[in-house]
Amino acid sequence: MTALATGVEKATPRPIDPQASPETVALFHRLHIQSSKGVLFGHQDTSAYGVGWRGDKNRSDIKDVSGHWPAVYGWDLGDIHKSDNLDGVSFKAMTRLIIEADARGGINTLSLHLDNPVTGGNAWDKRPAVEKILPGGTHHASFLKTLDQVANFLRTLKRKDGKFIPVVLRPFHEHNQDWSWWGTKACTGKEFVALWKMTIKHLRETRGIHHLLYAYSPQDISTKNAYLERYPGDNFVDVFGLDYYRGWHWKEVPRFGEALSMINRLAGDRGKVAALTETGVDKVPNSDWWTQYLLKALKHDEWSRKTAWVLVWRNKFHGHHFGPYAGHPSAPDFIKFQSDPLTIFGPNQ
Ligand code: BMA
Repeated sequence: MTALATGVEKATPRPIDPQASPETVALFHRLHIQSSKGVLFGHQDTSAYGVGWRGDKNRSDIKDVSGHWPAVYGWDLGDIHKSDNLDGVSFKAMTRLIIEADARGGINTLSLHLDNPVTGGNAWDKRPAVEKILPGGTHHASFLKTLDQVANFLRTLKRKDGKFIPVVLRPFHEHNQDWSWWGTKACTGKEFVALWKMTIKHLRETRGIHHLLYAYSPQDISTKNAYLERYPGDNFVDVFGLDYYRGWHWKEVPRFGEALSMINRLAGDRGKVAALTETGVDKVPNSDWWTQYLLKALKHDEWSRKTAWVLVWRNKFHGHHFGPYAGHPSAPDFIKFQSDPLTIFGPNQ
């Protein structure tokens, strides 16, 4: 027997931007629908460079190892005022690689390691800046110019039909840590929330950017209270992200899984999508990390399984990489991870 509709079923969730483009609404729905079907695999800068190469056409270490593209592509707009980003990817190339990823059915997500807007130091310069860039502050106008540069870049992301490519913007990530100028050492919770809201308002209302989903992504926590500290509110977040770098010891796996379960329960209650927006272990020292750590955490319970995507950080060189590369000891285990019914990759071309 089918239960009678009660009339209180949740309406299809919408992105926070009331004017989100149809493509952005479609991306949000796609993430919702597929989150109950499997976890998309993602990798930072995957088609720009890898271990031992840079700028090769149609290449990714993930594809070298597994034969398939990732399904999610991470990029970073740090050094947006220059021609290359902070990791040496030219913004011109980034636009092209994002367009190619989109054409393959991939999802693009952008983080922002922006320079300290007051001192001119890099993102890791913790000297206080946020209070000075909020409205009325000495550096407000100049920070808005940086956001304009972000907006200009976002406007280069177009499909062949002229429509903007919807992307996930993940500003001011890991804000519960103390390494950045937007972190806990450098600003108050109130200032952080004001910065978040001002950024969205500027991009959306002043610059008319409507092809974004916004991801919030604190780091290495597993409780609801810790997660919601400095949370800007349901009207300002689409994706409940989490950066998690503690999953390197088997004893940590249950807590890792619990963290994923927690963000999915919270997201489910609020019509949002949950994602493991950054993870990995530098140099992947455990050769079975993919199936015995990451996959186990994703399979912790029925909630953790709903994680929409998992993104591992960049493959810079042998001494700094979070994905596998051809010949790496974890490559065979990565192929097992890829073959698991829970994981979803992109096409093989
Ligand atoms: C860090 C490292 C740095 C890099 C930064 C931004 O985790 O990978 O080398 O510059 O991310 O991508």
